[in-house]
Amino acid sequence: MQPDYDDCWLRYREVRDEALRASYRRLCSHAYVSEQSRELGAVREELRRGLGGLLGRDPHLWQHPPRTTDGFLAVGTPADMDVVAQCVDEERVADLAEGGYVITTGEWEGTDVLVVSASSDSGLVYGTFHLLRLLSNHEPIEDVHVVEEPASPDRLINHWDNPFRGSVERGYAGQSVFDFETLPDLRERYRDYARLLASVGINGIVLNNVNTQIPGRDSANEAMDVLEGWRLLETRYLEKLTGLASLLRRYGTTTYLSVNFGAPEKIGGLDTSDPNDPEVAQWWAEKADEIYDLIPDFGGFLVKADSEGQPGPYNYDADHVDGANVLAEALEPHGGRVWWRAFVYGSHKDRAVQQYDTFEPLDGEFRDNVTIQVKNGPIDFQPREPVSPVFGQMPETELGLELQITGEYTGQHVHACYHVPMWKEVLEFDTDPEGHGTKVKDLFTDEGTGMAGVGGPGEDRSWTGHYLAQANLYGYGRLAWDPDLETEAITDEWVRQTFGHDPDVVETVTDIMHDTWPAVIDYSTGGIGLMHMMYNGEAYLENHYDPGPEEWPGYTGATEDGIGKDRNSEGNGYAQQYPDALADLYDDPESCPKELLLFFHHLPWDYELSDGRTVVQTLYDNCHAGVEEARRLREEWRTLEGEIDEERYRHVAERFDEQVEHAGIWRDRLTDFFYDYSGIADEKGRVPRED
Ligand code: GCV
Repeated sequence: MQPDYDDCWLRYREVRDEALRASYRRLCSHAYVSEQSRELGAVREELRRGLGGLLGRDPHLWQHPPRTTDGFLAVGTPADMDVVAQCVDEERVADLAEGGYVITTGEWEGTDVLVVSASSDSGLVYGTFHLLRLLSNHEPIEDVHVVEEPASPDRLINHWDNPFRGSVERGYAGQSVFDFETLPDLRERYRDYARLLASVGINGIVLNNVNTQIPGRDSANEAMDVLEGWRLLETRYLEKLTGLASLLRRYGTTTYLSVNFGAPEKIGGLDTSDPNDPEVAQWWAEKADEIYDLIPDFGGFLVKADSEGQPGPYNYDADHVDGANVLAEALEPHGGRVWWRAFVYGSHKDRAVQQYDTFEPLDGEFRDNVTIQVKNGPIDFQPREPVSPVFGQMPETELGLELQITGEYTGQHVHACYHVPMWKEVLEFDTDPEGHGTKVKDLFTDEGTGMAGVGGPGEDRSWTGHYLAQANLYGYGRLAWDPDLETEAITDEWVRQTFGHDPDVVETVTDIMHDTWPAVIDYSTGGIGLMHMMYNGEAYLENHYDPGPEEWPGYTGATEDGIGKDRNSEGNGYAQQYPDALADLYDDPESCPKELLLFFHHLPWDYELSDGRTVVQTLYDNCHAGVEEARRLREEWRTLEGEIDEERYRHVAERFDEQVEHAGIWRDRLTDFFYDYSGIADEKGRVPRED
């Protein structure tokens, strides 16, 4: 029976080009796959499904080299299979980083062989998906020679799923994929999710929300408090996770949990969770032992501490080093790791200043198995932010880059917004142009470093709530694997696998994808460094979708005289957290990149920019341009009617209708707001508005 959800980019449609299909059939109709280990079951299943679709007929799977063919595929380690050992450089394969693989061609007793080889099972899984991607992208394979290994050792997806409610915080794709009520029963959908993750190289999954408690926010409903995520550490719930962890393991994905810093009190019955109390340390150590008895390859803990109502070391007069290290010590004997989030609150009114101020002085004090997980920017996943000054400035600490796959502030999967260009901008950022010159992407290659994508996949048929948002999940995985990949290459792969190879379709979808992010920036920020102007609301899951600029004077800095925030040497000194070359660049409005200008400077409304336009006119123009662009993208999408499958076409077309409408609401609200403060009318007569 066909599942009632989408297969995303793993569509495996039959190759129509006859010459190409003949070549694929010659080398892939017969596949010899090692039987040695558990992950190879996953390889066999994927080959059966993938080759069956692409070749238009079921492949023959062998447990020994087939003899009567004029070519075959061999998947295995050199140690397990002579065929493989004969075709690859064994030393090269042995030297590959965990997860790495080789795809190459060779010969076995006069027969051509296409080989996928690795020294680990997970490498074989990734290599198999890579091969299927080559075929899906209609790449030639007769002379193929691919050597791949992941840039980052840890490539995590963080689920913000609330296990007992079934909801997903900032997830815009329905309920949680994971049904914690019915675990340990396994759903087919778990396996298909594991396949999606493995196909792009994601190798770790945090199953539950970093908000493991929601104090005060649901106080009217006590029953809910009883059901918060911190309870997952109770034995009865841990026991439910073993089968899921085992299934994920078959696809090379390790299981992690978000934990509550107050767990020793909440679950252990201790009267403190003070990290410096030996009984607390003992409790964490025993809890870790228990977890590893159940899940031997458990990855570790993700912690949100001292932030937005979550308890942390500050509750006990301790600091983040004490907090992270006590958990790390407990995990250390088992090889586990603590991912400690830098998204903390503290003494500063301006959140931008907080993280560097809190963590940089602690550089070098964390245990080796602690990773400090830092959001890409200093605020909170805004459409565009400067790169966090923490990057490049904590050389003695393992860092992780946290990106948001889900579109909390970029239209919440009603709007199309492709995040890959934004992430590329972050990854290519030079953290110290006149110093060590390390780009962000170079910081995550050592043991203990990595990337964490906050993912929103859910029960929705599309997995992501918007068919085009699948590209963000895809792109995140691909960049975590290889941050050198160009946006265009990732888009092209994704578009072809998802929409097929018709040149007009490929070009149209590609262009739309690339133009979405700039449009969102324009209509929801004005494009010159303002941000955080969304409606918040008072409910637990604040809205963050509609505009509400007047709620945030501390972020916009709007006054009658001007707009923007002095995060410079004359203001709160945020710019000075960067190395000198960047600090100087940002400190002077004349040299500050235009797209970040108002983030660093409060400027008069009539301050003239290099193109001769004033600040306020630029804001008006950009807000209008963003909406026009959204409208144009909708028109572009409409040209695809009848050219792609009806379901995707219709869904995205409807979403674009809503996006254009909602972008107009943002434009009007922001431009009214700018006019109300500045009193300066739009030169083009659009503001003040008549109604
Ligand atoms: C999980 C923002 C989001 C919250 C999120 C928080 C975080 O504040 O709005 O939903 O909480 O970031 O990253 O911890």
